[in-house]
Amino acid sequence: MRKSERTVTVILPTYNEAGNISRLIRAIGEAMSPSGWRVTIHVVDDDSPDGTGLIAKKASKPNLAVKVTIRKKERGLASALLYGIRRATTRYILLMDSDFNHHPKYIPEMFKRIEEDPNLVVSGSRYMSGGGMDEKERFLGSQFLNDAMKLVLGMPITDYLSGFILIKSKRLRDMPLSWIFRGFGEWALRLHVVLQKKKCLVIEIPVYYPARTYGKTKMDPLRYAFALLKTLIEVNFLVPKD
Ligand SMILES: Nc1nc2c(ncn2[C@@H]2O[C@H](COP(=O)(O)OP(=O)(O)OP(=O)(O)O)[C@@H](O)[C@H]2O)c(=O)[nH]1
Ligand SMILES: [Mg+2]
Repeated sequence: MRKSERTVTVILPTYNEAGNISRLIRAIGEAMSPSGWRVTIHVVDDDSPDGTGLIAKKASKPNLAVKVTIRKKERGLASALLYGIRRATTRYILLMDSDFNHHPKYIPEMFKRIEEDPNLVVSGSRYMSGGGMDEKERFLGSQFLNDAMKLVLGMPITDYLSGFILIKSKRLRDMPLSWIFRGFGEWALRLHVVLQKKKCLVIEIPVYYPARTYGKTKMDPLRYAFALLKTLIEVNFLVPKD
């Protein structure tokens, strides 16, 4: 893989992640610097009352391009990712959370897989040997949802919901983006369904989610589980062509 092709935008959606954002930007920089990849970090913050956006603006480092958008009107996790995807100019895009659930230590392994096959999509999984999660109840809840997805969709995916994904920008842009990126974490399920329809090769690598150290969750478990089940029904009937 040519050096000029090793460019990536890491899209970090944030809402009230003041305790995490500087640490995360630093950790991403450290994880990536030996790889030789050219990295742009795009923080898409929804005007967090705790000042995450302003903290991110100060966290820019000489060896890292950090772009920060503070959105005043638009809201939502999937919508923030979509905002970043539409503006990325690099060959690859890395989608990840900003609270260390998705730990930067896995990024070199993701790059390695792409260097072996530039057309792969690499996705983190909690449900492979070596993967897992500190929060056991949440782990079991997501396992139940993943099992339901596997039963209905029958795809060779062990974690439809991680949303820790490295993918070619062009491949992503050829998809029905505004259909996929809506709501909270349901986008990851929709993305996997479209990848499968388009016969894209997805490989999973084991990832372990440590519990949050800073900040609070924005996930409402009942609402999210309901949205996922609704999405699971929806994807069986309606997947736009592009
Ligand atoms: N821009 C933006 N980011 C959001 C919004 N809601 C959540 N996020 C970010 O999306 C990521 C995932 O949200 P989390 O609250 O960690 O949800 P989770 O990972 O399902 O739950 P926990 O890890 O248990 O807290 C984090 O980086 C959040 O800061 C939002 O409305 N707008
Ligand atoms: Mg999280």
